[in-house]
Amino acid sequence: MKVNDVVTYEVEGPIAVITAHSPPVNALSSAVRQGIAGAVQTALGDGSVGAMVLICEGRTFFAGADITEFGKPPVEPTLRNLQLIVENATKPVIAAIHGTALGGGLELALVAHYRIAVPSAKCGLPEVKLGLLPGAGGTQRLPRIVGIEKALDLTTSGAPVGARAAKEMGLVDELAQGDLRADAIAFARRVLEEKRPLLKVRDRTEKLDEARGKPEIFANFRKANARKFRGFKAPEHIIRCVEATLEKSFDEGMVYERQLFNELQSDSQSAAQRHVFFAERQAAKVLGLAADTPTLPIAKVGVIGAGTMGGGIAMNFANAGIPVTIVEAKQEALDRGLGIIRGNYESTAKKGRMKAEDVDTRMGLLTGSVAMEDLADCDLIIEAVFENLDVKREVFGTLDAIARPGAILATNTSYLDIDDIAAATERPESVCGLHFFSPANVMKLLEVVRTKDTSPEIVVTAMKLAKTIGKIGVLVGNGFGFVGNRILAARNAQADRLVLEGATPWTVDRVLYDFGFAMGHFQMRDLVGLDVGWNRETTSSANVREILNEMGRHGQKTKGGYYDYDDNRKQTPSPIAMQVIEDFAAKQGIERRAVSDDEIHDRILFAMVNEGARILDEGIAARASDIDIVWVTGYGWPKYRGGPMFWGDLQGLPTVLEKLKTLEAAHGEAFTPSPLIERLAAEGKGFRDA
Ligand code: 3H9
Repeated sequence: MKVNDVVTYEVEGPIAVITAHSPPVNALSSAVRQGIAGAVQTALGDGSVGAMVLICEGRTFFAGADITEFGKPPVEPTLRNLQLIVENATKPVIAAIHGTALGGGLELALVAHYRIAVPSAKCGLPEVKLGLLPGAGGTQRLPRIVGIEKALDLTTSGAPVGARAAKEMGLVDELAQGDLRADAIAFARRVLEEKRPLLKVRDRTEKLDEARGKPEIFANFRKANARKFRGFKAPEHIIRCVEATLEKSFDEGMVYERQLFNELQSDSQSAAQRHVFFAERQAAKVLGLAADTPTLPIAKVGVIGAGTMGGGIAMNFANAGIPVTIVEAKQEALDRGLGIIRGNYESTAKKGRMKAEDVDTRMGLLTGSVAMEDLADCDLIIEAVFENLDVKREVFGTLDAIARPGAILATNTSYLDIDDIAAATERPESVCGLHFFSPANVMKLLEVVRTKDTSPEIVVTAMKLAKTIGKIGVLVGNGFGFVGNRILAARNAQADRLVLEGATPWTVDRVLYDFGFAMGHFQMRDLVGLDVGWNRETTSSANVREILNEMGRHGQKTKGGYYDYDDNRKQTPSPIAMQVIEDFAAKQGIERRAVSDDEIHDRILFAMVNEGARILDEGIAARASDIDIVWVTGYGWPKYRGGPMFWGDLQGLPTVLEKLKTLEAAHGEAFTPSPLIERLAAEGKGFRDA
């Protein structure tokens, strides 16, 4: 029987089966909640029914509250009211879990009296990733099952646990052996036959008792995670709710949880993190191409260059089980590169993050060569050689003669014009950019660069490939620095100028760190290496960075850059670098003055937003949210600030415009507002509407 469009109700003997089917992920929308509530009432009123099974169709059990309903007026039954109906049912309810029971989905399962799961299922409370806390009793019930310490870990990391681990923790009562529905019905029958009680997690206290009188658990947890949680509001709110399980009754704890949930839900951090969640999924959708554009098979990959970048790129494919041929000019460099890759795998295995036997399996997928001809049978060839147009053009000219027709020819350039590179071939339609970020086997971002000629098949294949190798692919246009590095260049320009005008690198870094970046601008430069992209042949002491390079101060690796470093890489502001800055400013005729933190903040951030707007206006990015994803996943923009364009929208574009005009009057054309900002501000719109 259909209860409504998304829930059905069937009776098999003494068992009522309530099935939700609300694609794609069975989010607990108002229709789903209403349907379940109606079905439970029906079962309670049906004398032939002794117990109920709550199960989902489709790819997963409930994936949580329906995030799209947040901020809208609540519709009854709310999730919490639905939970009361289930928990207080006078007949046992058995939750039958497959796929992922997440957030409100797991919280609903936790008010069932018993839980059964397929072995491949996963359970988790990922609300923290959305800047929220589990707000349907998760912070109060989970500790009552798994104990305080595990609950702290699970709720503040948001990481799911597999069904087997969930069973060990007592989170699920049984693992299904065969068909979940049949096993759940059989389980429900046993509950009835054995007259098992209506177990309520809320009544359990034994795990809480174990932690009583041990306040150090919380103190230690906060201390151990201080760095990870810095800036985020949700983790501390969650810890306080878990603490409350020891200090308050269950009902009081629920009131407290609600209060803290509401605080987070209305905070801009959660809005930002929810924006990032949806933005990431939007980025995967390519606009303007036919839905049936075919993808090309990628069974074998070639990588040219076995340096840091090439090696990291190759690892991505080996990790995904795709064979790779790595080509280097000289055997020695090839051996060194392959040795570094093996070393990376071995250290991962040593840390327990990979099986020892997988090291050889993955190395077995990598074939080294010093002959470009060995790339003839590759479906995709990625060039990661020195960042120089002539060098890259030469590589592509050679490739053109070697690669099979239809192969994708990709460059990993960070700044160069890919049309110029493609022009070295007779097949520019086969050329695209795949801009990986260092370390390429770790960083999640992949800018997929489409030139004016890149074929639609290659665009969709590259975007799909990003997913295959666990990256977040963002499609960008072919313009200087694409999206990420172009905005970085805008930040560079301001940061460099600010230190000449009177700021210090450390004050600039502190302002950015306080904003939420994992590290400051100059700290990042020192880490990456000041000599990256520096050409010692043409060096001309044209800026502070060049001079530092000429002095052999290349950053952390030489124990000196903008900062000095000791043997443990501990940094201190460098008086030498400061002298270089002051001398250079004097040479340029710049009179140094006091620069406030506010000025640093505004000049750097509004310059970035303005550059983002230009990028959007020029169509280099298809959506404002794509720019946000690039900066959040590739450049450490704090997730709880949603990305530069989200941040701009949060300020309000009229405010952004006014700031830019003031900055333009004082500091010139870097701040000339993008016409897009002028237009959107006049129309009362935001970047999200562009
Ligand atoms: C919560 O539960 C709060 C409670 O504690 C308290 C309440 C009082 N809502 O990721 P996919 C959409 S907070 C609405 O590509 P996958 C998603 O946008 C929630 N929509 O699939 C996408 O739409 P589109 C806690 C949602 O197979 C489509 O579904 N739960 C929701 O790679 C497919 O998604 C979470 O945080 C949602 N909850 O991964 C879980 N979830 O096709 C969030 C997804 O238009 N979800 N959509 O782009 C996930 O982690 C993954 O979606 C999941 C599936 C692992 C489930």
